[in-house]
Amino acid sequence: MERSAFRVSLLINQIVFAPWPSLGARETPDSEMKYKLIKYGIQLCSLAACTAFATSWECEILPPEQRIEYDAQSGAKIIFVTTRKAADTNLYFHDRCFLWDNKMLLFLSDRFGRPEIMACLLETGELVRLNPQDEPAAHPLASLKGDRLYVTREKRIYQWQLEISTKSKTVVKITEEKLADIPGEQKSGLAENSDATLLAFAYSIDDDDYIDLYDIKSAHVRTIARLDFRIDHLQFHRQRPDVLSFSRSYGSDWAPLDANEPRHARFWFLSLNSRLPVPAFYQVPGELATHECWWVNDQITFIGGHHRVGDREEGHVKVLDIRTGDIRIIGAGAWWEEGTASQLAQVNWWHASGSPDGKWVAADNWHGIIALFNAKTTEKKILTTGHRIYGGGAHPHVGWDLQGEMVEFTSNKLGNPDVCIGVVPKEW
Ligand SMILES: [Ca+2]
Repeated sequence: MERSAFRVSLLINQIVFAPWPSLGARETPDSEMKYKLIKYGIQLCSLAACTAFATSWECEILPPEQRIEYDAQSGAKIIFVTTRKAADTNLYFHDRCFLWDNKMLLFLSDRFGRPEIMACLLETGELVRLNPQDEPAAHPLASLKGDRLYVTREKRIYQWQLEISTKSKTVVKITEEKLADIPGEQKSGLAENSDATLLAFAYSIDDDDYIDLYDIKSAHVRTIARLDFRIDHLQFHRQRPDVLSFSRSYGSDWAPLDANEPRHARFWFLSLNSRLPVPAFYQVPGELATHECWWVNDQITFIGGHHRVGDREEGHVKVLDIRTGDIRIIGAGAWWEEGTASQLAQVNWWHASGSPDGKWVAADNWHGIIALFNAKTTEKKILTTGHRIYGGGAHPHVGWDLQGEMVEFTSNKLGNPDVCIGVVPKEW
């Protein structure tokens, strides 16, 4: 199958026009008892979730520890949200970490001797230890609606409803409600759709991977895909509530050079209407495709390239338009035969994500350079540098707030990982 506009535009037609198949029609071809038992278990779990008791607690508030710098070249305001000698890291670049009104920024920290979910209140700079004292939760995801987030703990999905007060004394209370069980080994993080009505989650049972949906209103869980290959990086389209994407895991983001090897398709789409997983495109031999992230106007940003020798790699920031199938470079990397791995990594890119207002695509690289590419002109603006040393340190995993005014990333500049906010200069 060739990569073509026809292939992908066929997908978008499926997304828009495909009828919702009846449950019977979907289940009939799958006669394996295991699958039915799994589904039965899910339905029981769903009913159990409806009657679960909510628990609540008041969070520990830590004083602000932030440090503000102005980047020497760009003049951009860089806020080190954390400065403690602990591994404080932002969420993965496509996982939403800001609450809907930018009141709070979620992050992870091992400062208490174990990985925990924490947050920074942007108004005061105070840090909040969100986790209760028992088993820490993981995979946090800020909801698009209201002061709430979703987490997982011991193969269960929970909602944390927040009550935040910063008037006289800062108080943060959490009410936890169990939403659903995860029937297998969890894969990827949680994903919330664009109208905040569904949560998607993925898991493995034996050799198969599954994608399930939790309906926020009805509390019902349904399985929408069963795949005979490993998946990761589950994400919802940012504007279409019924379109998911996920990545297929091959063990390498680079397609094999041997044209006789099975071809790779790193990212896949799944319409909730057709429930038919469709590859976005098949990589040509030796092609890199990784770190996809939904953006605006039916586009996905990703990192791609065609040159690699050992550790020497090319990585452009690319955009796939799923309406036309066109792929273009929006943030250019570079390749030259004499370049060392470190030299090449200086001018190539490794993660990227677009601003929600469609104006920018931010990118980071192995040297800790954070750049913004103008969506209209592709002009590169270096926001800040020096947040990682090639060969070591946490990756920046650059992401955005919900207004497109700030990027968030992890910096190693102070000697250990810290969560940073880079404010996009207004004059840009
Ligand atoms: Ca730190």
